[in-house]
Amino acid sequence: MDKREEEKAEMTVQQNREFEDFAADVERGLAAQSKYVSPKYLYDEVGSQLFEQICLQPEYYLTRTEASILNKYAPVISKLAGSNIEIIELGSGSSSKTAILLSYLSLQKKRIYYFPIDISSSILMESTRRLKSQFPNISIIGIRSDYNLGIDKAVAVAVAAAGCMSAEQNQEIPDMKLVLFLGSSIGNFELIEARSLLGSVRKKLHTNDLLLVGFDLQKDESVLNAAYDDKAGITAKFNLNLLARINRELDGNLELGKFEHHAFYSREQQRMEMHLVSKTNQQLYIGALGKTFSIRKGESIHTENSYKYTLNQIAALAEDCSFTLEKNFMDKNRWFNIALLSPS
Ligand code: AVI
Repeated sequence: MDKREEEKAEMTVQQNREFEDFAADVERGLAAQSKYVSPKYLYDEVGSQLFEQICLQPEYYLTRTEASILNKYAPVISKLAGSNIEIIELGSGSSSKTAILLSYLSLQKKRIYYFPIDISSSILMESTRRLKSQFPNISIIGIRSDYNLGIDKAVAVAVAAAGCMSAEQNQEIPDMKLVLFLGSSIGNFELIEARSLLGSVRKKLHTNDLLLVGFDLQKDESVLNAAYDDKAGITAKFNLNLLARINRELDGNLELGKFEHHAFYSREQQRMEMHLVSKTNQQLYIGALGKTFSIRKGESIHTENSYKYTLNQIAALAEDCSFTLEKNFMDKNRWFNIALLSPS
């Protein structure tokens, strides 16, 4: 088998594994007493595009607030970076916020390697193409991976690729890693999962490396509720697309019109919750499973949690994962925080 055939075979194995995982997770979630489907399944190609649109909605303050923080503090952050730097971004999406940081870093004529890691190949291809033309001096390699499962693999690939590229181009090996986990994606993890993810990243870092994590902070509930139920209905579409994905990939017969998007802040759990509420008593048939699941009128499928943090919780999480919280970069309303962490 030549290299291309090997890559093709590997891709088929991966696609089969993804299909089997999706089918098994949907079966488990729909059979559960309180129905749920993991939020990671919101991001197929359609869902990833819809999420990019959510980021542009006026109610969804998270993206523009985080961008404003990066605009303000990018000069400070780039001063902390060495002259040969390897940037690894988990869940890079369109990389639009990272471009702010790359602009400052490239001004300082540093040798920069950038490895965006994302589940959506179309968004990854589009963003790497755009960034390569915007920053011709930066070496950019997109890595398609689900970082929930593959953080170790993804970081290992990025580290190895930087080594090969620097050898090929007769360049120095990067002297530090800067790992980015922006957009408050950490909020979509349960605390125990967030600890495990940051713990895995920590194991890959050396003393002079840095990690930047975007956290959405606790705030007035009306601001939160509006952000997850925008007037244009994009978040509703994003949520309902999960049902469409089950129909497309698992041969389901789910009727999107018989479900309603419902998002609310749970003060007790300190999180936004997203649900798909059934408007009628109905039977959900999934062809790939050969199974039917009953759902009652008013019963919901829980599709996402988005935890909102306090500064104390961020400090505790950092400490639990053997990081030192070097700095909190916040907007003036204190709605969003980018935490700078170093290995302790
Ligand atoms: C990706 N993640 C940080 C988003 C959030 O705010 O939790 C996903 C999202 N869900 C609904 N709107 C946006």
